Amino acid sequence: MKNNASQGTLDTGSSDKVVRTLCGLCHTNCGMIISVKNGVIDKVRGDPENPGNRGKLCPKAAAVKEFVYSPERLRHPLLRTENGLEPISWDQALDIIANKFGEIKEKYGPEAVVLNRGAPVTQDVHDAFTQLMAAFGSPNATGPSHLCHWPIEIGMKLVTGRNGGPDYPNTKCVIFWASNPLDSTRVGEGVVFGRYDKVITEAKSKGVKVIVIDPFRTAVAAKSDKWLPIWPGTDVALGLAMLHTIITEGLYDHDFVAKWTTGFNELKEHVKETSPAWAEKITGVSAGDIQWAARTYAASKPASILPGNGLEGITSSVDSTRVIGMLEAVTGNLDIPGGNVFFPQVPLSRYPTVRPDKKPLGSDEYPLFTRLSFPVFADAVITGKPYRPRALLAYHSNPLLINANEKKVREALQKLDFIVVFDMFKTATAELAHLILPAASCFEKDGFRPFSSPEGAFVALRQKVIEPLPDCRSWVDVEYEIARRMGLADTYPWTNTEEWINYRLKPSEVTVEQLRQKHVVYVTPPVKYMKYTVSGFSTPSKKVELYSDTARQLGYDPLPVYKEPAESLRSKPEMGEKFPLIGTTRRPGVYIHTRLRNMPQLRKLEPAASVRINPGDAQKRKISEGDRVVVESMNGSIPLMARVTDAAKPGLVVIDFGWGNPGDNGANVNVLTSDGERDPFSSTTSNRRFLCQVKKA
Ligand SMILES: Nc1nc2c(c(=O)[nH]1)N[C@H]1C(S)=C(S)[C@@H](COP(=O)(O)OP(=O)(O)OC[C@H]3O[C@@H](n4cnc5c(=O)[nH]c(N)nc54)[C@H](O)[C@@H]3O)O[C@H]1N2
Ligand SMILES: Nc1nc2c(c(=O)[nH]1)N[C@H]1C(S)=C(S)[C@@H](COP(=O)(O)OP(=O)(O)OC[C@H]3O[C@@H](n4cnc5c(=O)[nH]c(N)nc54)[C@H](O)[C@@H]3O)O[C@H]1N2
Ligand code: SF4
Ligand SMILES: [Mo]
Repeated sequence: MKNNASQGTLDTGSSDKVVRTLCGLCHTNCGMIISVKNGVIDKVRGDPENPGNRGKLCPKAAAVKEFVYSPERLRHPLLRTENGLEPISWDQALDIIANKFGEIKEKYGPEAVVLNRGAPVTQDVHDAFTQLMAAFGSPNATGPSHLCHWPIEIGMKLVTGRNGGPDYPNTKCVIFWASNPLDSTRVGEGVVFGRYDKVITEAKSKGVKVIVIDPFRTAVAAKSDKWLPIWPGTDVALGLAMLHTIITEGLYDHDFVAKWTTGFNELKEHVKETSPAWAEKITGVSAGDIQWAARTYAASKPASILPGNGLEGITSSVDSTRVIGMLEAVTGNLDIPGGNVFFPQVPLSRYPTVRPDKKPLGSDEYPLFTRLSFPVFADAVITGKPYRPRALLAYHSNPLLINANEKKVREALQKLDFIVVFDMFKTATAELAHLILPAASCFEKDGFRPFSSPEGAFVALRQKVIEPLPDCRSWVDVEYEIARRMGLADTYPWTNTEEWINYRLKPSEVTVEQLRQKHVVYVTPPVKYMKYTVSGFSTPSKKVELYSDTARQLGYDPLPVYKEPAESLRSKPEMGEKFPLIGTTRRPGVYIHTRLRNMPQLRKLEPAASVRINPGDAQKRKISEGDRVVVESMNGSIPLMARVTDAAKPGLVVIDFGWGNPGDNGANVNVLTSDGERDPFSSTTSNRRFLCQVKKA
């Protein structure tokens, strides 16, 4: 098989065809070259010309064929009847949805129908059913946003206006703060820097300092110059202490602070008391290490920080982000080569939305969180206040397993009149559904992905590799068919996949046809640094807002304040009698969220849902490597396999996230987590921190 340089078309050799495409299994969207023989996927390899992965694929890619041709795939629409799930035709299924949604709209209003989409690993998941909801009139779209991407977005918006990604090729110091890019293969949000697996080794070979702030000794922590093993949920204290050191020692960028920030004096006053010694007691990180990290970060200009998803599973997610934004700003590391940079983005056309006066549930309580948060949705279903949602369309998502407090989420889902699950597999959420729709996989439909990069923003095409398996369908067709049946098709600016892509890419002046020829098309010039000198920052004052009037006006603290989490051994030592350990969750690198445990090749790599526990804590409980154990929290208990390791510090246990689908024989960690305490800005629940006890089974 030969590559036709930079072209979408490839020599086919002995195959029927060879397709240049993108993997859609995770956000990274690596370039892939897939050959097809007799209509079936044959070989999968990395695309050496893709600017992101440059030919490299992760271990999950080896399971592409198992994923597409899995015997467990849903192959017919299924309707729940008195006799269990019965196969029905697509026509019947689409009629049922249109009728049921219509009925609910008439009785309770359109807002009683709620859309739940999963993590936007592909543009499809981001866009699917948006237009339907707008045309139908429901402002209620939910999903994992309160746990993913949005808390950091809100925090950065308040301080710097936007989340800037580390400029890895030019940086001299990088802090991986609650991020683990070696397993998650995400070195920046949609930002491409060459092979993700090489970022750290390349950085270190150039003498770049790598600092990791993480409770667990992750793959990236193991390679770092310094690992700060922080207690989960205490990042605000650590960040304030770093600001204390940088400000009191005069290590900040005086020029930048004077010209481009507001509220420095208030911040200076605010951090007077937040010394490293104060933070040591809260965070478990020694005052000396905090000082070292602050001095190293401030002195190694340019320096950068990658705030990660670990911050979005704690109830101070937005304030944790705010302190990180402040560190980037006071050291003058914003939008400079090697700092945290606002990379060019692909311009996309907007979708029409519902009438602006229609706000999602919860918008009074969380005015900066402009969609429906799942915990707010669950509350509304259970209490009926301010009104009760009646139906859920769950697309490419598994809300039962991914939200905190599984018991409550189950109760809420069971209270709904009508649940449609549109998935490739019969998930735990599908087990509660009234109607299940079989989805075409990412390799069975066209799609696209916008990327940012220092060389410019570009678009790449996810070309369909094979036709959908019989009776499996793509969201575009399903969405349009539902809209047509409900008399809403007139509002659609597109009717099929190609029109959808062309519609979205119009402002970038790229078409599907061009993408089929070239595969990757750059749509902006390379990054320009220090754009703020021309247009200011994207905040109301056009400066970095260290003291936030926006927050104050909305009734929040104008400066980030450390608050002890509700489940705390420090403030409530009596809790330690039953639950003396602090639990957090881990994202196994060979799986994605709740997916892929049914792929035999991957299952061999991580066969069981596990809890990682420190040797001392294990010994006290007579637990050995591989033992069956039970982990209990205030909310419930789950069986797990013990992994004894000093990668977890004494007092910490780390539990795999994502198990619990039918047939995976694993337990859902969110049985243990609570949804009561929430971040006041983003409603983030405590998915990454809970008190617990481990016992031998
Ligand atoms: N305790 C704890 N909880 C967490 C997290 C954590 O770290 N710890 N992480 C949080 C984060 S960051 C996120 S993003 C969420 C993830 O939350 P979700 O995105 O809801 O979880 P997934 O397991 O990715 O669910 C995606 C579903 O889409 C299906 N699917 C795959 N391909 C297709 C397709 O092409 N079409 C359709 N229709 N379906 C498809 C899969 O089978 C799967 O069931 O979980 C959050 N919850
Ligand atoms: N293989 C694989 N890749 C994935 C995914 C997947 O499920 N599997 N999911 C994708 C998704 S949706 C996302 S959001 C990204 C996430 O990618 P990243 O942003 O890199 O996040 P994680 O890999 O979850 O790593 C978060 C780290 O934060 C640590 N942590 C937990 N709580 C805290 C805390 O309170 N403070 C600090 N400082 N650290 C904490 C955890 O121990 C963990 O090592 O990965 C994406 N890529
Ligand atoms: S699953 Fe692996 S190969 Fe596929 S996009 Fe993610 S990192 Fe790339
Ligand atoms: Mo996520």
